[in-house]
Amino acid sequence: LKRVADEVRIVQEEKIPWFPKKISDLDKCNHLITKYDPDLDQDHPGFSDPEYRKRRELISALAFNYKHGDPLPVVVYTPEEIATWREVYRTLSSLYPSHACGQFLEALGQLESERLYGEDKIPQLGEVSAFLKERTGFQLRPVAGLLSARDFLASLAFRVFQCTQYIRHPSAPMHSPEPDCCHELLGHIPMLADYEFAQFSQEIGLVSLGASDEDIEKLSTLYWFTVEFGLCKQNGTVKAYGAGLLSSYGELLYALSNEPQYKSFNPPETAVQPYQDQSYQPVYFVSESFEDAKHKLRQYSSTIQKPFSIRYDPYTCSMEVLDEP
Ligand code: HBI
Ligand code: FE
Repeated sequence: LKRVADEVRIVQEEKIPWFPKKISDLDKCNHLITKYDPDLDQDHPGFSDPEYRKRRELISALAFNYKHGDPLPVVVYTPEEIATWREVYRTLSSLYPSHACGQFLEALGQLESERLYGEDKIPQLGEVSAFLKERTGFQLRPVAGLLSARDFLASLAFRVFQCTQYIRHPSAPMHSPEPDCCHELLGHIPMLADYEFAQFSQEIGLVSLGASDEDIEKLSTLYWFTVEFGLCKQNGTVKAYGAGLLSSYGELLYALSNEPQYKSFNPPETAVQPYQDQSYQPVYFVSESFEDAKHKLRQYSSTIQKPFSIRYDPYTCSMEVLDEP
């Protein structure tokens, strides 16, 4: 009987994908998706610019060599890079007061009054990470490009946001096929300073740990329609909180134009909605509030079958795994 029990155990163990148990395990969560890499994607605006590609290689190396606990790398940005940032910053800032949600505006206001943000310099990850850590416990680590969904979500479980440090190509300041520092710093960072939003983000991450590929796909879709392209109700009007919207002038206008389709955020439905990463979304999901979104996510999470449960211990920054097979 014991042998049978052992075998059952082995079978179950094999079925659970590896996941990080302690925060330093995030050093192993570094699998990149090369779909939109400037070296490989002929449609990337930097594909035929060897100087841009060399610069990207240098900034990527900082991320590849980074280990948990190292100081966040400092990049001395060139005047050309700062000019790109300035243009993005100015253009988007003109839309924020009318289009962004209150939580975003509040955090952006704080970042500006602490002189961490402004159009004249690209914020450094170290300063931004310290700002977030004080507010919600989120911290940053550098990443060289688009990460696999599994690795990206896993880091959120530790309240770690993997953040790119390079900037888009100067020929296309209003568009980037991959995440860049404009997307992270303008789209994601202000939202991660909000208590409820930070909790929502961590909870998607916690559910993803050890989940099946199928469930990762669903969680990634949920992430897409909330953290990246989410809308929320505020005092009777609809505002944007998704980072993909808050970092794209064109789509931010479009998403709130009444032209696309709108649906209420409803995880079982949202998780299987097909999505677009090449053009604007055909449909956007509207949440009542982040608290409501979090409760709905929790309900949905309880339907995801995993043979163990997990609790994050913030004192040791590690996962406590309960009822492990
Ligand atoms: N990787 N660097 C990076 N930044 C993201 O925002 C990101 C990612 N990988 C996957 C991802 N986002 C999401 O679209 C989901 O698949 C989790
Ligand atoms: Fe993003």
